[in-house]
Amino acid sequence: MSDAERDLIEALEAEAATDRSAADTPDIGIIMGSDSDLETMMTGGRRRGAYDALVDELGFAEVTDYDAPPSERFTFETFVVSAHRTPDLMYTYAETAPARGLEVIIAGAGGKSADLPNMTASIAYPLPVIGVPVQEKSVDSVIGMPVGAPIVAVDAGKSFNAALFAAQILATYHPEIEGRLLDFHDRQRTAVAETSRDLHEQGTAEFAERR
Ligand code: RP5
Repeated sequence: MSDAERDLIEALEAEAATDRSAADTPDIGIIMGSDSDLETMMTGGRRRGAYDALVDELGFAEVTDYDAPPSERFTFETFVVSAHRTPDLMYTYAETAPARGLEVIIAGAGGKSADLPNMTASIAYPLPVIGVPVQEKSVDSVIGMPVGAPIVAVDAGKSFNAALFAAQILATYHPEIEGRLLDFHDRQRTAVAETSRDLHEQGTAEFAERR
């Protein structure tokens, strides 16, 4: 095992041994099999990702230092964890997740052996894990769990929806998040209606040019 992997494992174990209040630990953990998944998992592009949903739409902040958490009440953390290249890190990440205060995990992986979401779900059980198949060909390996080993997953590439669903889980006991989700829904309805109006009034050619 590399020093870097061992350092991460020790940091996660040390964090699990602390006694921070829920307000000071990340609520959502986001892991991906490779940093080549970053765009799909976090910042999207034309189709937005989990980062966009959590930060731009729902007011979450990212924890980058456990000892100096952001002032925002609701937060998430982000790591690259590979089921095949760093299996020990995957095990420690999932096993320590509840003690580190995580309430839900979003796990994304690509390729035909996209095992990170399903293995994380098995190890972190009963913590809920939302799988994100990074590519279409990853769908079967993310969702193909045996009976008794549950995972839920979003459609290929739709990490934005995974973030919304993670927030929906938190909203069952955090009314503030429920309000933020409803506000997002209203904004989305308004935006679609405004787009429809602009397309109709400008016509296809002008609308496409201005877009
Ligand atoms: C998967 O293999 C990762 O989730 C990624 O989608 C894919 C390719 O990884 P890289 O070779 O780009 O690091 O495990």
